[in-house]
Amino acid sequence: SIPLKARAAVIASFTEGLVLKDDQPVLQPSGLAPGECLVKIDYAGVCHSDLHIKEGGWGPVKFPLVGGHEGIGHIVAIGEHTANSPVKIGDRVGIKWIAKACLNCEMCRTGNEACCATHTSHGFKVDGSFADYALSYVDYVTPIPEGLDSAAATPLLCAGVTIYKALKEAKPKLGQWIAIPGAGGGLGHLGIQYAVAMGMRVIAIDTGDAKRDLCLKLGAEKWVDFKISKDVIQDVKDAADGIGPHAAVVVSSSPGPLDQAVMYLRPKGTLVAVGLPSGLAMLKVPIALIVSKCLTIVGSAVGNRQDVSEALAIAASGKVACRYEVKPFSEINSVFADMAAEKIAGRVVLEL
Ligand code: 8ID
Ligand code: ZN
Repeated sequence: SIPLKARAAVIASFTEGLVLKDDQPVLQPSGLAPGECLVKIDYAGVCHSDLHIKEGGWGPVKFPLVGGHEGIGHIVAIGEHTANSPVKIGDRVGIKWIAKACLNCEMCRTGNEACCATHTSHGFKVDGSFADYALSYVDYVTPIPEGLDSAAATPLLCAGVTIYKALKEAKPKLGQWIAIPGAGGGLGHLGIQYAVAMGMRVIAIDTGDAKRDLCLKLGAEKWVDFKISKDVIQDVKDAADGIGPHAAVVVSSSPGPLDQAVMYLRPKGTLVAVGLPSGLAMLKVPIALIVSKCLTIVGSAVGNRQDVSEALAIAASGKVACRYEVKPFSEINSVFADMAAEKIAGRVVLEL
């Protein structure tokens, strides 16, 4: 039976911590519209985007907003008169950033759901996964393959699919060098593994012993500590034959590493921008360098339903495994504080 009230962590303002409620109203099955479903959440991952949103870095949101866009649980209800549902009650499914897209515009038809002008996102435009029960949509929840542990698979719903899709945008080729600034974080540590699985050689850029050890263990061949290095640009060039990597996928949440990548990339190199600094950070690079080095600069936002299915399948095959720590839901605010202090190597997954 579905309770009338349950727990949720809500953003009630940009100046205080998340408010833990135990009397959040739960939508009842009779209140679900066709196509909607109710998911009982077991695990929710904490992404750096949640922190940006919570601090107001991405602009206004509705208050109170239930945060979170990485979640795994089971479907407990589906709206009456839902036609052709690809999922059924009892199915194990994931909640991801894209809550819903129109499926009919040019962007959706070409597999670019993240660019659909009317798409909504969990934990930002609509309520998300930091709750016992989350409202989602039968066409958008992600079936989780058998054999993947729920906690371990949770971060793949945002961090995993996003970095996997971004690596595809880098046009990976066997044996080529790729730099990953932010390699020790949630997206980055998965990126090392997907990149190695794609045959690339990884230069991990981040800071601190814990992140260095993690990155090297996961298959990065080179390590540059951006806080210790006296010249990150030169060190990254040196790590890749003295002429720089063929690609860089930037997943750090600060703006500087994008500019650095333009400087250290090999001619004909590809820069994929993924990490989102708060506010209106700008790319500040010499245009002449972009032109003369013939660089490609690409932005990449999450991924479509096929990307997430591929990212999960690769993990299910054993080639990629999230490094995560499970913490009780009640510790959500201290997890946000650790993330702000750049203390989290890998990901933290909250247990509901
Ligand atoms: O669809 C998208 N484009 C998308 C999806 C999901 C997340 C974008 N993101 C964005 C987030 O909003 C955030 O800005 O990607 C960024 C990384 O998210 P995350 O992996 O969840 O964050 P994290 O675990 O905190 O890792 C960030 C790492 O960057 C390092 C930090 O030490 C941390 O390990 N870092 C920083 I901050 N500055 C750096 C620098 N100058 C740096 N690493 C290298 N050089
Ligand atoms: Zn995310």
